Amino acid sequence: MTGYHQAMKIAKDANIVILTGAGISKESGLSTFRDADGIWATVRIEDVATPEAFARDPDRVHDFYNERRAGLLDSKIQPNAAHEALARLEAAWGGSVMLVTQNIDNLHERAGSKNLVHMHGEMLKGWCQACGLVCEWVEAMDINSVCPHCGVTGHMRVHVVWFGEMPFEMNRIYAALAGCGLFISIGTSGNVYPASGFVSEVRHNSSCRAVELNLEPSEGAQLFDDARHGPATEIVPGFVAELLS
Ligand code: BJW
Repeated sequence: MTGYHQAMKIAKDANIVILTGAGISKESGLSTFRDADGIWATVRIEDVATPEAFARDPDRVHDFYNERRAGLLDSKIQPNAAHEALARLEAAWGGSVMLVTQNIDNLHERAGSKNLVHMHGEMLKGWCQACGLVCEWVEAMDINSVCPHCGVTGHMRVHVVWFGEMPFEMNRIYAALAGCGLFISIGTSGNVYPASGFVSEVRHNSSCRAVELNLEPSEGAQLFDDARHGPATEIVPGFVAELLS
């Protein structure tokens, strides 16, 4: 573990916004995207994570998410010490804590986080393109899946945000970024917009500190005031303990 040693001067009632990415769930057994053993090393984005891919070959896209959904539902996949530390921070901190995750897994809520935004959607939800219903969905999905609300067949998709689509709750996220005194980015490579731009947003507020907690420096590492580099299950509980001390 390397990096940051200087104590942070953060008011105990400062509002905190935390951004998480795939790195926080890696030690729970879920793959990241851009690491050497990541998801994009085995499948092409253009084949599984764009609306065009879904229109061209829905079976392929359904299969990709069916496999990942089944993997997430395996009892071996559990929240880790980093997810749990963030839930502890939210419960104990004097100001507001908003957790914005790019992850489509459910490990933050299972760890106890409450003020949570899934900006790239949720793998355990389905979305009917005919009537707009968003509902829990734990079974495999295919082109014959029927919407439980409108009854239309063949218009169900997984409730995730693909490239070229607008992430969810952006107004709420930007409002929180504008009012925060501490921004923490955890386990994300900083390759995907708009999440990669959040650190630049908080730079508009001179009193906001920005900290990166990641295995290695991300794409935007120079924009942060401080960084700690190492596995999330070590550096996140350590940083949370410091904030709460
Ligand atoms: C650890 C660790 C451990 C590992 N401990 N750390 C040019 C052309 C076309 C489009 C664009 C373009 N330029 C920009 C765009 C926009 C595009 C984009 O950003 N493309 C770039 C790739 C160039 N973005 C979009 O299209 C987005 N929408 C959009 O921009 O709408 C317009 C708009 C929005 C807002 C305002 C105005 C306009 C939508 C993006 C959708 C992303 N979807 C995906 C897949 C869907 C969900 C799924 O299947 O899971 O979301 S892509 C994938 O990347 C996934 C992730 O959420 C996302 C981010 O990845 P993440 O989490 O950073 O993972 P990795 O693998 O990259 O990094 C992991 C990190 O963890 C690494 O740094 C490791 O070191 C670290 N690590 N082990 C700690 N143990």
